Amino acid sequence: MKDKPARLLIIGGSDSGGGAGIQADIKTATAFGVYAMTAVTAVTVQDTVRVHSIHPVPASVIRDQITCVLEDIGADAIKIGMLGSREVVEAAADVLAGRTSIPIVLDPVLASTSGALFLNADAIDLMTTRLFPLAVLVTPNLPELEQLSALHAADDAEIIIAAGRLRAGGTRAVLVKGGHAECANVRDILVSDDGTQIFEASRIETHPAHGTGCTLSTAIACALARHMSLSDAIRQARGFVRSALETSLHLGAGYRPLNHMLNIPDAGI
Ligand code: PXL
Repeated sequence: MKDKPARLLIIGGSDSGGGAGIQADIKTATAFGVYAMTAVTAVTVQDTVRVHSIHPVPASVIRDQITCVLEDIGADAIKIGMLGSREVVEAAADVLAGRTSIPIVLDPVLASTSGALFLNADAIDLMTTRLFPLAVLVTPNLPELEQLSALHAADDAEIIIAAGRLRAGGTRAVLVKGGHAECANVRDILVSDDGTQIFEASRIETHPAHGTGCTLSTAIACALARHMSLSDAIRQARGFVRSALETSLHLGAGYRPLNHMLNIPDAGI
């Protein structure tokens, strides 16, 4: 291990159940040998079944967490997940606007897998106008793409048009995650300055899981922190999510947590 590892700042919400949110992000960064720092935006009371309650952290505290870790430790990439409110979007945009040399991966989390709403309508608009232009990559799933673009996205052509609408707002690249489509193959579509690239793999038939979106965007951010190209970063991250999903953990009565420990030889009981 190098004494100065790649550094990732994660801005997002805590999932007490450990399967999604900041907990999934830290586990992912650790699996990739990347040093994780956090600016916690909200504390959720959550298990594998559902989100029981959401407790926002004051916007000034989020601003201060970001500023102090960036000033003391610095970051090679930033991943943004759950923001929770308009004030938090504003605080994050204010501090990050002056630091555009750090690659930012933005997972536009609108709701949890179990359906709890994480961002209301006025905050969504602010996120697209203020944070999207700062991101090197935005990673919506299909329902998020449709909501953010206000367009139907039922096939590849429509997905590419809707992703183009998000790019017109200033974001450099959009990776649309196809997991919500009912197809035998999962197709993720990257739309960037280099054109369109499709990443395809057979669907894994598993018990329903959660934390896949958090894990994917964090794994991409870790690879960018190590200066990997965007398409190589996506390829590597998809491989990790796939293996972690194939070995998802039999914990709790609801959505299974991914196995972020898959590369640790003696993990388990
Ligand atoms: O997967 C999106 C997500 C992000 N952040 C938190 C979450 C979830 C999903 O449950 O709980 C805190």
